[in-house]
Amino acid sequence: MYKLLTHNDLDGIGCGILAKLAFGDQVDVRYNSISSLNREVEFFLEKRDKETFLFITDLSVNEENEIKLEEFYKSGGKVKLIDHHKSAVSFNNYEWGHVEVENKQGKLTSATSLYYDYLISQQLIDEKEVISEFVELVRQYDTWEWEKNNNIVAKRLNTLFFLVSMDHFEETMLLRLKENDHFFFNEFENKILEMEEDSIERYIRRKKRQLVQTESNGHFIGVIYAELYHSELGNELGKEYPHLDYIVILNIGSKRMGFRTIHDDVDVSEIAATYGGGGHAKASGASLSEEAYKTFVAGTFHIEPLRIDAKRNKYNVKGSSFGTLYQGQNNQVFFIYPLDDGLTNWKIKNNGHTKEETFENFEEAEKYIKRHYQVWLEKDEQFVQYLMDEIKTQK
Ligand SMILES: [Mn+2]
Repeated sequence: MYKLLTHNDLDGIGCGILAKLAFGDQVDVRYNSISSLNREVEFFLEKRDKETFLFITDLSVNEENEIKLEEFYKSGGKVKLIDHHKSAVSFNNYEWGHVEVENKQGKLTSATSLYYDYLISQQLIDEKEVISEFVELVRQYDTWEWEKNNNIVAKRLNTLFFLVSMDHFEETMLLRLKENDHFFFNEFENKILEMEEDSIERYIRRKKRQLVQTESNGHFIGVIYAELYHSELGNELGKEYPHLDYIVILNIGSKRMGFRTIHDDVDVSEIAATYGGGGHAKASGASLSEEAYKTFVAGTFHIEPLRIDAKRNKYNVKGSSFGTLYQGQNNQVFFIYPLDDGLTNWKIKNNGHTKEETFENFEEAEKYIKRHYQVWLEKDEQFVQYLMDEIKTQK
């Protein structure tokens, strides 16, 4: 017999589907949150069942279970933990641990891709094109490579996963992988996916107007409340507000928080670790502790949300040699303009007063006022009015 304890996200269920393809009714699969995993592991270890091979994928156990699993293994128990989270690499110190963030070709891994490679290497599953395609979709979604590659099918696989129940998803995918040579969505799935994508887009558009900015430990942070679509939301908010180091997504109902960043120089697995959580460099999570509650919930309650930049401007555009106009809270006006034609020295004028600092490029100047004054790009109308007023005062 086999038992698989895995994560309850797409990458976790990908492992469940592979286990069922490999072992059929010889495997018992359980989908877990990070916290329920440790209870399941304890429960398994209490039975001292040395006949059943225990797999743990896409999650890692707490210290207590880590020690118990090592004892179990040393006394002849069968266990393998397979993960790709950076925060879990120390499990490689155990013979039963296999943690790989990147494979030998330098490609980011996912639990599903690692588990597939493992099952193939142990001759427990036959490599088949449709399965390899499915595994690659899961990997690209989980690592966000889908976005770079514009792999909409990978993104859609995750959207479908959230639309239907876990049992239904597992059953449908199992059948599809068993009976076909290539992966596809059927007509009905394509239709509901389109509707769902429209709905997510509208949701994110609303959320962009609810983000508040705060500062903590030298980082500039965006704070948002959301129960769903954390990946999409983290990514879209990050792109809308690139001056923020990372986004905190609070789920008050589950007392959890997610951290997302679009920046290569910010590692949110380190941020999560300071709150007792973990994850990847670009996406991580932790429980909402008392301390985090004070910083992100109580501390931001009275802050006005950020305003989005005016879209579709023709004249007031970023980096223009004529200058770019912003508005901040309390009717403050900011004007970024270059000192020279070479566009290598940029100045900021705030309510008619030029600031001391000089910036090497437009982006640095913009980041400065976005961070410190929470400004937004003005509409063309105000820009034209501003320039006209400037000319008047110069006369
Ligand atoms: Mn994963």
